Amino acid sequence: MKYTKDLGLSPKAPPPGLVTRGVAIWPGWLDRAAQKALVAELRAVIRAAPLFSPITRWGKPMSVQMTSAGRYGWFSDRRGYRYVPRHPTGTDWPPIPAPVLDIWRAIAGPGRDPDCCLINLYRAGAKMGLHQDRDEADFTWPVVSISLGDDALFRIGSTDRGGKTESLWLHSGDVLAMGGPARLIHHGIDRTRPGSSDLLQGGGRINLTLRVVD
Ligand code: MD6
Ligand code: FE
Repeated sequence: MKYTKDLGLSPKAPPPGLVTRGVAIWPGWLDRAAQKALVAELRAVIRAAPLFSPITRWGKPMSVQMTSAGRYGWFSDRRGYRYVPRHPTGTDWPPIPAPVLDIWRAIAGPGRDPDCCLINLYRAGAKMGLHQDRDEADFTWPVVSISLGDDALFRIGSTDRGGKTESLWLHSGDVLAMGGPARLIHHGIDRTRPGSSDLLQGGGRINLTLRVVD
Protein backbone atom coordinates (compact mmCIF):
# COMPACT_ATOMS: atom_id res chain seq x y z
CA MET A 1 0.00 0.00 0.00
CA LYS A 2 1.40 3.31 -1.05
CA TYR A 3 1.65 5.64 1.91
CA THR A 4 -0.05 8.66 0.33
CA LYS A 5 -3.13 6.46 -0.28
CA ASP A 6 -3.55 6.07 3.49
CA LEU A 7 -3.74 9.87 3.64
CA GLY A 8 -6.63 9.94 1.14
CA LEU A 9 -4.34 11.25 -1.60
CA SER A 10 -3.28 9.98 -5.01
CA PRO A 11 -0.81 7.06 -4.83
CA LYS A 12 1.29 9.15 -7.22
CA ALA A 13 1.34 12.22 -4.97
CA PRO A 14 4.86 13.32 -4.05
CA PRO A 15 5.86 12.23 -0.53
CA PRO A 16 4.97 15.02 1.94
CA GLY A 17 7.80 16.66 3.85
CA LEU A 18 5.77 16.36 7.03
CA VAL A 19 2.67 14.49 8.21
CA THR A 20 0.99 15.27 11.50
CA ARG A 21 -2.37 13.80 12.58
CA GLY A 22 -2.90 12.64 9.00
CA VAL A 23 -2.46 16.18 7.63
CA ALA A 24 0.17 16.19 4.86
CA ILE A 25 2.42 19.22 4.33
CA TRP A 26 4.80 19.98 1.47
CA PRO A 27 6.91 22.97 2.59
CA GLY A 28 8.11 25.14 -0.29
CA TRP A 29 6.09 23.45 -3.05
CA LEU A 30 6.05 26.75 -4.97
CA ASP A 31 9.28 28.71 -5.43
CA ARG A 32 9.24 32.50 -5.42
CA ALA A 33 8.72 32.80 -9.20
CA ALA A 34 5.80 30.36 -9.13
CA GLN A 35 4.29 32.24 -6.17
CA LYS A 36 4.48 35.53 -8.08
CA ALA A 37 2.94 34.01 -11.19
CA LEU A 38 0.11 32.59 -9.12
CA VAL A 39 -0.53 35.92 -7.36
CA ALA A 40 -0.81 37.60 -10.79
CA GLU A 41 -3.53 35.09 -11.75
CA LEU A 42 -5.31 35.62 -8.44
CA ARG A 43 -5.32 39.38 -8.98
CA ALA A 44 -7.30 38.78 -12.19
CA VAL A 45 -9.74 36.52 -10.34
CA ILE A 46 -10.23 39.18 -7.63
CA ARG A 47 -10.79 41.87 -10.26
CA ALA A 48 -13.63 39.80 -11.76
CA ALA A 49 -15.01 38.56 -8.41
CA PRO A 50 -14.13 41.15 -5.74
CA LEU A 51 -13.22 40.20 -2.19
CA PHE A 52 -15.93 40.58 0.45
CA SER A 53 -16.18 40.04 4.20
CA PRO A 54 -18.69 37.24 4.89
CA ILE A 55 -21.07 37.61 7.82
CA THR A 56 -21.14 34.66 10.19
CA ARG A 57 -24.38 32.99 11.22
CA TRP A 58 -23.98 35.02 14.44
CA GLY A 59 -24.15 38.25 12.42
CA LYS A 60 -20.51 39.27 12.79
CA PRO A 61 -18.22 39.99 9.81
CA MET A 62 -15.32 37.56 9.51
CA SER A 63 -11.85 39.08 9.81
CA VAL A 64 -10.72 37.45 6.55
CA GLN A 65 -11.84 38.72 3.15
CA MET A 66 -12.98 36.11 0.64
CA THR A 67 -13.86 35.30 -2.90
CA SER A 68 -13.85 32.11 -4.96
CA ALA A 69 -13.11 30.58 -8.35
CA GLY A 70 -14.74 27.51 -9.86
CA ARG A 71 -18.28 26.09 -10.26
CA TYR A 72 -19.11 27.10 -6.70
CA GLY A 73 -18.05 29.70 -4.20
CA TRP A 74 -18.24 29.45 -0.45
CA PHE A 75 -20.63 31.92 1.15
CA SER A 76 -21.88 32.80 4.60
CA ASP A 77 -24.59 35.01 6.07
CA ARG A 78 -27.11 34.79 8.91
CA ARG A 79 -28.71 31.80 7.17
CA GLY A 80 -25.47 29.86 7.55
CA TYR A 81 -22.59 28.49 5.51
CA ARG A 82 -23.10 27.13 2.01
CA TYR A 83 -21.84 26.95 -1.55
CA VAL A 84 -23.42 29.25 -4.11
CA PRO A 85 -23.11 29.22 -7.92
CA ARG A 86 -22.51 32.98 -8.21
CA HIS A 87 -20.64 35.84 -6.58
CA PRO A 88 -22.85 38.17 -4.45
CA THR A 89 -22.83 40.67 -7.36
CA GLY A 90 -24.51 38.01 -9.55
CA THR A 91 -21.49 37.31 -11.73
CA ASP A 92 -20.22 33.76 -12.32
CA TRP A 93 -17.15 32.76 -10.30
CA PRO A 94 -14.07 32.93 -12.56
CA PRO A 95 -12.38 29.67 -13.61
CA ILE A 96 -9.82 28.13 -11.26
CA PRO A 97 -6.34 29.20 -12.45
CA ALA A 98 -4.35 26.46 -14.23
CA PRO A 99 -1.37 26.42 -11.81
CA VAL A 100 -3.82 25.75 -8.97
CA LEU A 101 -5.36 22.82 -10.87
CA ASP A 102 -1.84 21.44 -11.47
CA ILE A 103 -1.25 21.26 -7.71
CA TRP A 104 -4.65 19.63 -7.10
CA ARG A 105 -4.03 16.99 -9.80
CA ALA A 106 -0.57 16.19 -8.42
CA ILE A 107 -1.99 15.57 -4.95
CA ALA A 108 -5.56 14.32 -5.47
CA GLY A 109 -4.97 12.66 -8.85
CA PRO A 110 -6.32 13.32 -12.33
CA GLY A 111 -9.77 11.73 -11.72
CA ARG A 112 -11.68 14.77 -10.61
CA ASP A 113 -11.00 18.51 -10.46
CA PRO A 114 -12.13 20.70 -7.55
CA ASP A 115 -15.47 22.52 -7.77
CA CYS A 116 -14.33 25.42 -5.60
CA CYS A 117 -11.13 27.35 -5.01
CA LEU A 118 -11.82 29.52 -1.99
CA ILE A 119 -9.52 32.54 -1.74
CA ASN A 120 -9.02 33.90 1.79
CA LEU A 121 -7.11 37.15 2.32
CA TYR A 122 -5.66 37.81 5.76
CA ARG A 123 -4.59 41.40 6.29
CA ALA A 124 -2.85 42.21 9.61
CA GLY A 125 -4.89 40.92 12.55
CA ALA A 126 -7.13 38.54 10.60
CA LYS A 127 -7.55 34.99 11.86
CA MET A 128 -9.82 31.99 11.49
CA GLY A 129 -11.34 30.06 14.37
CA LEU A 130 -11.10 26.30 14.77
CA HIS A 131 -13.50 24.66 12.31
CA GLN A 132 -14.17 21.60 10.19
CA ASP A 133 -14.61 21.78 6.41
CA ARG A 134 -17.93 19.97 6.22
CA ASP A 135 -20.20 22.04 3.97
CA GLU A 136 -19.42 19.64 1.09
CA ALA A 137 -21.62 16.69 0.07
CA ASP A 138 -18.65 14.41 -0.63
CA PHE A 139 -15.83 13.85 1.88
CA THR A 140 -14.03 11.20 -0.17
CA TRP A 141 -11.87 13.87 -1.82
CA PRO A 142 -9.19 15.73 0.13
CA VAL A 143 -9.07 19.45 0.79
CA VAL A 144 -5.86 20.91 -0.63
CA SER A 145 -4.60 24.28 0.57
CA ILE A 146 -1.93 26.67 -0.72
CA SER A 147 -0.35 29.43 1.39
CA LEU A 148 0.98 32.69 -0.08
CA GLY A 149 2.45 35.73 1.66
CA ASP A 150 2.81 36.16 5.40
CA ASP A 151 3.55 33.24 7.74
CA ALA A 152 0.53 31.83 9.58
CA LEU A 153 0.15 29.77 12.72
CA PHE A 154 -2.01 26.78 11.75
CA ARG A 155 -3.68 24.87 14.59
CA ILE A 156 -4.65 21.24 14.14
CA GLY A 157 -7.04 19.48 16.50
CA SER A 158 -8.88 16.20 16.09
CA THR A 159 -12.00 14.98 14.30
CA ASP A 160 -14.02 15.18 17.53
CA ARG A 161 -14.51 18.43 19.34
CA GLY A 162 -12.09 19.25 22.15
CA GLY A 163 -8.85 17.51 23.03
CA LYS A 164 -5.30 18.63 22.55
CA THR A 165 -4.24 20.60 19.51
CA GLU A 166 -0.89 21.21 17.90
CA SER A 167 0.30 24.20 15.93
CA LEU A 168 2.75 24.76 13.11
CA TRP A 169 3.81 27.73 11.04
CA LEU A 170 2.84 27.76 7.36
CA HIS A 171 5.01 29.77 4.98
CA SER A 172 4.56 31.24 1.52
CA GLY A 173 4.62 28.47 -1.08
CA ASP A 174 3.65 25.67 1.32
CA VAL A 175 0.95 23.21 0.30
CA LEU A 176 -1.14 21.18 2.74
CA ALA A 177 -3.74 18.43 2.30
CA MET A 178 -6.37 16.95 4.59
CA GLY A 179 -7.72 13.69 3.18
CA GLY A 180 -8.82 10.25 4.28
CA PRO A 181 -9.09 10.00 8.08
CA ALA A 182 -7.95 13.65 8.41
CA ARG A 183 -10.60 15.06 6.06
CA LEU A 184 -12.84 16.26 8.92
CA ILE A 185 -10.16 17.30 11.38
CA HIS A 186 -10.62 20.61 13.21
CA HIS A 187 -8.17 23.36 12.18
CA GLY A 188 -7.79 27.12 12.17
CA ILE A 189 -5.42 30.07 11.90
CA ASP A 190 -4.55 31.63 15.28
CA ARG A 191 -2.61 34.52 13.79
CA THR A 192 -0.38 35.61 10.97
CA ARG A 193 3.01 37.32 11.18
CA PRO A 194 2.34 40.66 9.45
CA GLY A 195 5.31 41.86 7.41
CA SER A 196 6.98 38.44 7.23
CA SER A 197 6.54 38.36 3.44
CA ASP A 198 6.63 41.01 0.72
CA LEU A 199 4.85 38.80 -1.85
CA LEU A 200 1.50 40.59 -1.74
CA GLN A 201 0.94 44.27 -2.51
CA GLY A 202 -0.34 45.81 0.71
CA GLY A 203 0.98 42.87 2.72
CA GLY A 204 -0.87 39.95 4.23
CA ARG A 205 -1.54 36.34 3.46
CA ILE A 206 -3.64 34.52 0.90
CA ASN A 207 -4.79 30.98 1.47
CA LEU A 208 -6.40 28.96 -1.30
CA THR A 209 -8.50 25.93 -0.39
CA LEU A 210 -9.57 23.51 -3.10
CA ARG A 211 -12.57 21.26 -2.62
CA VAL A 212 -14.90 18.90 -4.38
CA VAL A 213 -18.36 20.12 -3.37
CA ASP A 214 -21.00 17.74 -4.82
C1 MD6 B 1 -5.95 28.92 6.14
N1 MD6 B 1 -7.20 26.95 5.96
O1 MD6 B 1 -4.92 28.28 5.97
C2 MD6 B 1 -7.23 28.25 6.45
N2 MD6 B 1 -9.18 24.05 5.47
O2 MD6 B 1 -5.98 30.14 6.08
C3 MD6 B 1 -8.22 26.11 6.08
O3 MD6 B 1 -9.26 26.43 6.63
C4 MD6 B 1 -8.08 24.78 5.51
O4 MD6 B 1 -5.75 24.98 5.11
C5 MD6 B 1 -9.12 22.80 5.00
C6 MD6 B 1 -7.96 22.25 4.55
C7 MD6 B 1 -6.81 22.97 4.57
C8 MD6 B 1 -6.86 24.27 5.07
FE1 FE C 1 -10.75 24.91 6.62
